[in-house]
Amino acid sequence: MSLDLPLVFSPEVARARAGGQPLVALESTIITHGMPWPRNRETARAVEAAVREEGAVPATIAVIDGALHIGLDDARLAALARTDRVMKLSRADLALCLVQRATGATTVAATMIAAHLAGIAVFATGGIGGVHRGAETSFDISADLHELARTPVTVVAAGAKAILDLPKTLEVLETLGVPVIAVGQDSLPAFWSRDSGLPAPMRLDDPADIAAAHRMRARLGLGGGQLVANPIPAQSEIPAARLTPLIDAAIRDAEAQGIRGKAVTPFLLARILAATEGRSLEANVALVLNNARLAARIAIALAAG
Ligand code: PSU
Ligand code: MN
Repeated sequence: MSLDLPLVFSPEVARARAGGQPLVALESTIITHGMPWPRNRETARAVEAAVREEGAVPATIAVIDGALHIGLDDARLAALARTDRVMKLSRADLALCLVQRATGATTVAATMIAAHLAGIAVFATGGIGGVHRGAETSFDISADLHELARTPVTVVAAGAKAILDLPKTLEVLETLGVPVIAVGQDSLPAFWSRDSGLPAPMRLDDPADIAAAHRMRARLGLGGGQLVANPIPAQSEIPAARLTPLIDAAIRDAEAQGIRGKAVTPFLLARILAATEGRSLEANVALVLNNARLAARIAIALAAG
């Protein structure tokens, strides 16, 4: 425990902090609500290995029995991945989960909060939450966007998930003052596909430049993070044209079944997994691994000063 917070560091993360080594935060909602067992556990381990291979230290974050864990050992990770009664924690839920001594997986928003508390500046995930289609009537806008506006963590994702309304998501990020930085291309990636057809607001191809921008934001006292939009590797992408009808059908099913709130994103991801006969899961695994590697390079550049 530290800082009067119920914060628990894994031995590996504690050593890295003490030695000033570069750290990369990893979320846990993708494990509990984004992928099925046992692929979720394998992927979580592979993502950690990818971070280590690049020369940084992974810190997977989750709340377990009322403690905020920064870095999970094998047993804790496996237990989390196997249970289906884990809470999905965003900014609103974190304190309650801790005081109730409950167990919950952290979304992008909650992982950013935890990473910042732990002094970790870089975080890798699959895709952030954003503005849902039909948000003009449902008002469904992920808390991830507001977190990016206020918590100074650089988040590496393959764009926002293609189930969302990407033009509206970009508009909200612009309103909130969040830099959206595409890597290696001029257009915004669309999670399972490389190209959303939308121009990205900014582009930086060198991890050192992304690290420099992170540092400059801190010096300016801007608060808030950066969204690094890293396209899925070409060999793993699913063409947008193939996905569009499947996404439309999944959204229609969600509406027909009255799926609301936190349940929407996991429902849509599971539907698309079934409709693509698992291809969406393979793509999701590939893009998270790719994001973990880039996040490690950014963390290394940040640590080098
Ligand atoms: N990226 C993935 N799979 C996921 C998520 C991200 O590849 O399941 C999770 C993240 O935790 C993200 C959440 O914060 O989906 C968004 O949920 P919502 O739309 O309810 O804010
Ligand atoms: Mn939502």
